[in-house]
Amino acid sequence: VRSWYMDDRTEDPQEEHLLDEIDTTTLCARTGVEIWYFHPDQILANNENSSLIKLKHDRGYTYEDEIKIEPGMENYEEKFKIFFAEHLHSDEEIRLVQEGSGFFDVRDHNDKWIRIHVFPGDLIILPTGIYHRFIPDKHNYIRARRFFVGEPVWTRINRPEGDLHPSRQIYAEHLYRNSTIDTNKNVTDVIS
Ligand code: KMT
Repeated sequence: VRSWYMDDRTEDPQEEHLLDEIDTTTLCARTGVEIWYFHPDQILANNENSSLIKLKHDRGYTYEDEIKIEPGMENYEEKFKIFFAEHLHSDEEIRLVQEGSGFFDVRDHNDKWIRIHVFPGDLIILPTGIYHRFIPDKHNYIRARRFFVGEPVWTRINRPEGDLHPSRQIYAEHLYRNSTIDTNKNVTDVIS
């Protein structure tokens, strides 16, 4: 993955909109997003890597399927809009990129957009209750595996309705912890 804070321009959201690049550690600390990386050869269904098997087991990912997003697909325009509307879910969103690339955008603790560019081998876990959206990049193609604990629930709760959703409270605890971490860091910076 690569990740960065986005600029405020609204034209062509499939462009990068790169304002300020951040490393994966900062991304994860600020948002609670988790990132794993597998070599693309190790995630083919018939050549499953032992650390992926372990991850699925440890996390209880009992369900899986595949999603492919490309202009030729059924209801592409409509799906594109749905994916790109800011929303949250009552469960984690887990995607393992098999082919292609795309952008997951997530809000940080100050409500700023961070854009995460994912590529084959990247496994991304978006925590429950985080506001996010997805958009294809300029290549307009991504194929990803989706994992889920138990029976999948794909319901999206758009903003602002999501503000009142119970998952937001769970996520607010993440944000609180992270803002404490950030404050400590700033204090230390000032002292040194
Ligand atoms: C979703 O539910 O928003 C998606 O699965 C879109 C991204 S998957 C590459």
